Amino acid sequence: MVTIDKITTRILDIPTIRGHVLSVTTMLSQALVLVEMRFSDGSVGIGEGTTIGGLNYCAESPESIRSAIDTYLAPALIGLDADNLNAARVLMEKVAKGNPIAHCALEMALWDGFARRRDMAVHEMLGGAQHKALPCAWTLASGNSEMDIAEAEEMLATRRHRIFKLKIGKRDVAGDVAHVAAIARAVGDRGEVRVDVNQAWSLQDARYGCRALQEAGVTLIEQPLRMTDVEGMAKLTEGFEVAIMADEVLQGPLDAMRVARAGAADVFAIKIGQSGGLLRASEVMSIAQAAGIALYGGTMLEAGVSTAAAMQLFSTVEQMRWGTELFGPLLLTDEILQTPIEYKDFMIHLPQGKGLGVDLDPEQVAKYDRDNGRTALR
Ligand code: MUC
Ligand code: MG
Repeated sequence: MVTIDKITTRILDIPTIRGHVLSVTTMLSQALVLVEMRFSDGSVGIGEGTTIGGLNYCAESPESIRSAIDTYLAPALIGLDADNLNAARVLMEKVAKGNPIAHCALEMALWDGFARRRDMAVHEMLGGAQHKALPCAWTLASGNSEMDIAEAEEMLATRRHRIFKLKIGKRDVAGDVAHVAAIARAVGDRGEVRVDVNQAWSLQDARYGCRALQEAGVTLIEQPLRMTDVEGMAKLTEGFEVAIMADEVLQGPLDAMRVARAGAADVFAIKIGQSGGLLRASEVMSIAQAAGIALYGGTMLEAGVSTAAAMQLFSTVEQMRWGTELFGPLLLTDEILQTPIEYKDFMIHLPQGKGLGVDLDPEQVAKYDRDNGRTALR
């Protein structure tokens, strides 16, 4: 039996290419938690757990992800069968309640090692890819309409992205509608404009906002209401033609079931971290599919490791109707992978290597390491 021998965690701080303005925070850099898992046969797996804006976005921070792993999860996993991912997942959920991103980072490293030991890619272990590439959106979030339009023009000219997600909810609703309408007019039929409100609206704001944005040609509105307001989301889903997408509320299959039952979304943003790992994310996708809810591949603005892991899973799905937004590595000023993930012709391409399909560049990891790796030893 191959066992889990040693788990090392690191936090990497990498600046973003520009300020990324969300309703909850403005990001100037991203903090990635990297996991390296060593196994008794000498094999190695890597994982990444990444959140947004410290504790501004959700209940996990980079520091809490690392501490949950170092203090509770790594000691519980060390010595266990490295090839039994289901057992590891159940144990992780018992040892550390909540903490889905920490669970995901570790499960990712287990998948990487599991697949590499068999000389296979993770998507092969999951039953095989149905897509070699998926459409990839870009988020316009400079905080300035003119800069966003210039950015959209560049993305269209270089054929990198044609789907644009605008971060709104920081201005008042009328100001946001004017901002989005200006960008939608500039993009015209060369691309598609969607918005993410990140929970900032009241139901009354949302009634006005959904109608006005629908008229401006917006195709999808993401998490307009706070994550606890499932009833309000159901009213919007029922009341408007524009697609309503659930994001923050989806913290795994139990929430997915609650939202599906309430008819509180047309689309689910599937996030492997927020769901608690690839296995739980795949359960969230199954619930969506059974309920007739469309799929979208979401991101927590992760770097290459987690982005590759998400691609390994999303590539296996029959229909990712709304594409993906797996652009995280492109928001950072520097790369941590030996071979960057390929973005071209408006698509993100499935990495071709074994395991997650990507390898870390140790020099780059050392360059951005906040304080050198900590290790949980057997
Ligand atoms: C979110 O809420 O979806 C995804 C893209 C982006 O710019 O922010 C994230 C988080
Ligand atoms: Mg979102």
